Amino acid sequence: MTVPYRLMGILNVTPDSFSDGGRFLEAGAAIGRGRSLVAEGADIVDVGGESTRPGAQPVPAAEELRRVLPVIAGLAEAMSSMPGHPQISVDTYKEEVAGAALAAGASLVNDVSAFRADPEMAALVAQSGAECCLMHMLGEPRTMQRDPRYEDVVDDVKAFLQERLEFAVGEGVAPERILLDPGIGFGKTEAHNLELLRRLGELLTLGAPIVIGTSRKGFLGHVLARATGRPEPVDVADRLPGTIASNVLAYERGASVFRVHDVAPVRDALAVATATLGERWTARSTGTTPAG
Ligand code: HH2
Repeated sequence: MTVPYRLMGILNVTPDSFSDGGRFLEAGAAIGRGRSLVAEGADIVDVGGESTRPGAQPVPAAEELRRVLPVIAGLAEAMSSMPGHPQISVDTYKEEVAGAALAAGASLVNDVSAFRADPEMAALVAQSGAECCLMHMLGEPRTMQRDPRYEDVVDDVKAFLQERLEFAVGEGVAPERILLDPGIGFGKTEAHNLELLRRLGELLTLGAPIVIGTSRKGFLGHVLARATGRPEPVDVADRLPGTIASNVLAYERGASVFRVHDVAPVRDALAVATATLGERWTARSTGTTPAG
């Protein structure tokens, strides 16, 4: 069955990512993890060398390159013989890192700054013909969770994404190579995240595929703690049911790329959602599925 969406498996080659930090720092372990993500059903492996969790400190480009390049090169080689042509994405806002990653075999630049952090990034993506994901973030990771405010979170995020989409196209990026992401958890309260998920369908008129990243995030821990009367946010290890629920709801509202740590369970949940709603469900507004 051809499905109208792509699964993006998360591979953080960092010591400090909020849920998998330190687990895949050694290149061999990271490549093994990337292969497992593909075996579980990932269409894209998103390799990141700098944590963007709330409070995270920036990492110099040289260190980020040292972390991600051997992993991307190793994965590119491993994937060249894999069925389904899985893609490698690089999670970076630095042009230097993105350029080297594309040369090593990545074909998607996942920029959480949406081309704002590095003035050279848009031109690199345009010239390379790579795909890109432009994400909304209010502020910067170090400080973004300090009292974020919006007029209307969905309208504000949508206006931002529209402006960034137009900027990218103006810089020469092909419109069909652009994905947009509301940036769950990036300068947003729990209420903001839930509102964005509830009204996600409003972003579809932007005309680009919507990426959603709720996997194991803090707001799920808070929702679950409140719902079950626990005093502390539910631990990262216990957020899979919340991750599945939020991804299925995002699918139902039209998201078509799902960035997750736990690929197999989300793959299965989305298969049931697709069987229930029909394969053409997501295709109705993003146009990302094969015709038929
Ligand atoms: N979330 C994170 C990192 N990159 N990229 C996109 N497009 N959308 C997201 O929601 C997103 C992202 C944060 O999650 P994670 O990579 O698991 O953690 P960390 O930033 O601590 O490495």
